[in-house]
Amino acid sequence: MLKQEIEDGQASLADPAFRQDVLRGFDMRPRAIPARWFYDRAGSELFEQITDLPEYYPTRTETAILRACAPEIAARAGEGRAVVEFGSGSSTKTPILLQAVAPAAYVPIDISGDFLRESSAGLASAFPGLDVLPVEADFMHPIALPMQVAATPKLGFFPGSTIGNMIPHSSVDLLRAMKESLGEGAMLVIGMDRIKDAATLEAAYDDAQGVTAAFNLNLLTRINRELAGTIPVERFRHRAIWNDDRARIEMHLEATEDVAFTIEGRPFEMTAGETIHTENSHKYGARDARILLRAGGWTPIAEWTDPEGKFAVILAEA
Ligand code: AVJ
Repeated sequence: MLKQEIEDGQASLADPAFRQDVLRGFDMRPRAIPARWFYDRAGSELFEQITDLPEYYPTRTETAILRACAPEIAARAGEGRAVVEFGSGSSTKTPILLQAVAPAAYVPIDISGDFLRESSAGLASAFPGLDVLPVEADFMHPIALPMQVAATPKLGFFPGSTIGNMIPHSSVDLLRAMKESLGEGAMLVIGMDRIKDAATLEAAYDDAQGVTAAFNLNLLTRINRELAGTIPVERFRHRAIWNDDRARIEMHLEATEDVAFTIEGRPFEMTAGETIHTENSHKYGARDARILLRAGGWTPIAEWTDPEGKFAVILAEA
């Protein structure tokens, strides 16, 4: 690799896992790229904007539920647990739980060291005296937690309906990995978005201001920047559809005309109307959520929803 390329921030930016997922994803039929690659700087900022949109109800609904149920979670969890968050905890939800539970330690787990360091520093200053022990790891696999909390019972925290990004098979694997990571006597607080009418769901993923469209299309911009791509981004459009059979919102990027482009020198073609599948966001009925937890080795013990039943926060024990 040329020194100049590294200094330009071109070649050095390419994550080998991103390259592999993109090149394989473009070879698949239907084409598909995992949703985790949305979250570069710009993508993370666009997601923050999504959470404030009038159509995107999940974040504000879950936050309100947590405000209401945090004292009861704290009472059921008892004193002296370590809170282990799957994800870096940059949201406003984390302080709500930490405030109520007053844990012995807080362990945020994230695959991105940058986000982890930023949010850990923020929480450490907001909660002086709290032991913040960040772990940079992929929580899809069982994780060895810091030795300081080896003997401490854990309260896992997995908000945001992030589990919805996974197909059922993978969600069960993840829940089992979490149970193994958290160990003996663990509890888990998990947020899951509920099944509701298709119009509400589709609007939440295709807002009037076009922020979700920009979020989806940013994936192509990221490919162009980090993988030397020549994708004509303006010849793609955002699609969000409710797949009732699979109980999920699907996001796709659809070519509006025939396109030809290269990624790291490799040629690709798409015809008008062809799509790249970029995200699944599964939704769960009340019973679906409980069955999923049980399949993953957890016993649901309490759950809370908003008055309209749009979103659920569930407490489970190992
Ligand atoms: C962060 C995965 C929970 O599925 O609702 C929001 C991501 N995608 N709008 C979701 C997302 C489009 C979000 N999760």
